[in-house]
Amino acid sequence: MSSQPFGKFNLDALRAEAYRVLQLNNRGEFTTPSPYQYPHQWNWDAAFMALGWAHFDLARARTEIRSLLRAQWRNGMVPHIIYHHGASDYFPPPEFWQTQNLAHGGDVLSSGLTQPPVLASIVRRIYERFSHDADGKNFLREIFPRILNWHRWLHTARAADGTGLPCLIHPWESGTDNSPRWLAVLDNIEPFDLPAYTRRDMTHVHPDERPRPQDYERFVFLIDRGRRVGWDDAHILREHPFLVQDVMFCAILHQADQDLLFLADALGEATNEMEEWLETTREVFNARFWHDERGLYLDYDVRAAAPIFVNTCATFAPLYAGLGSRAQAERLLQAHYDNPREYAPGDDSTYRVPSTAKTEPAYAPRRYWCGPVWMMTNWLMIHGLQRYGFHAQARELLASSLELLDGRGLREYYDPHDGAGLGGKDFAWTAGLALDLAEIAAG
Ligand code: 9WN
Repeated sequence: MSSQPFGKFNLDALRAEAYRVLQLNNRGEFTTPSPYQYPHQWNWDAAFMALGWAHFDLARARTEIRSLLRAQWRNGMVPHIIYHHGASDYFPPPEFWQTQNLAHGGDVLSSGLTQPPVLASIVRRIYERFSHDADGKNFLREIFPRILNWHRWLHTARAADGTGLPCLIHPWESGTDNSPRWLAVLDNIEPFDLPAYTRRDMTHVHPDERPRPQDYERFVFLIDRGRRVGWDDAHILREHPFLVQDVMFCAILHQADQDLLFLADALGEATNEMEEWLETTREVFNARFWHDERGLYLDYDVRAAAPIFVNTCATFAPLYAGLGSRAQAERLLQAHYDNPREYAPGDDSTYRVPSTAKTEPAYAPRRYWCGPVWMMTNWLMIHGLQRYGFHAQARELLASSLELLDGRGLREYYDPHDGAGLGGKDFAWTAGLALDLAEIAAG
């Protein structure tokens, strides 16, 4: 991508700010997403931070990945929160999950959930960009079996039907916790026997930007259901009240399977398992998620055996993984991405890309995942647009993202109307992504 349209941005200053934020959040063996709001290690955040660290310090990037994988469970799951330093003022604390002493659990305190598996894709990016040498290969050899086990667990232990598409058991597994696509499903769940708990997520962020009480109650209820059955996958697939297939999670996994296959090739490892996953996903993905009448990819409620009719930016994720046809990609762009009533700038918004379509009743430009712009979804979309040859749109989205990063600080998310920086401050995965976006802009 030519750097010329990005001349107005001070990319060097952005890089320096990203480095400052990574250092501020550096806890030695892991990086916190933000100094106050999130004081532990998070799964997909760690991957994006490792990408950021790789720009300055490859050894530190590897430490981030090693400490994430050290928390892997014996069944293959890589957990979503890892409490390397024990409890803090974050809720839920480690003991709330009741994951200690599980035969299939891990040796580091963790949550009982996972998160989108971007790791293989980030590892490939770091390998190709920064460490294509013998040392790089040794590191790959060390971590490859662990990532392979994680993908295997997702495609088997978490696959409820013959599709090999993993099911999510909690909105937090999607990484888009409070997205209206999950709230519609949660509405049908009536929590009972709720354990006592105190929310802590509104100490540093305004309650209007955080999940509503009734939704948070259901988040806690689902954790309680999981811990009551000892986080047993078979049990959960049979009975858990929340069981969904997430179009974005599955697209991220499909891209990660492609990247894992690349890494296997580089190491001279067998690739047949990955080839099977890739083929099966290609066969089932569109039948499961594409809704031709609406021209949208929609998530799937496995319990209700029905699509979830909520229009969010997850609909564009299949382009990142190359899962849509040319015709589907064009339709997604014309009818939705470039439609000012839904996602494009218009009278009521300026910045791309709102996390929820502006036409959705639950759209709220400042509430967590209900409308704000997030850098990781923009990052996925930039790669998706490039993959399909929509270079002008990719440049425009990159410029819109840099405008926020450059002007509003490295925040957790941004208001698509006025660009206000929201949520956590000095956000480390935003920093990691800013470094990658700055590199794309520099060409
Ligand atoms: C729960 C850390 C995480 C991100 C998620 C984001 C948010 C946690 C929370 O913060 O989730 O896991 O407390 O809301 O939704 O994507 O990984 O940055």
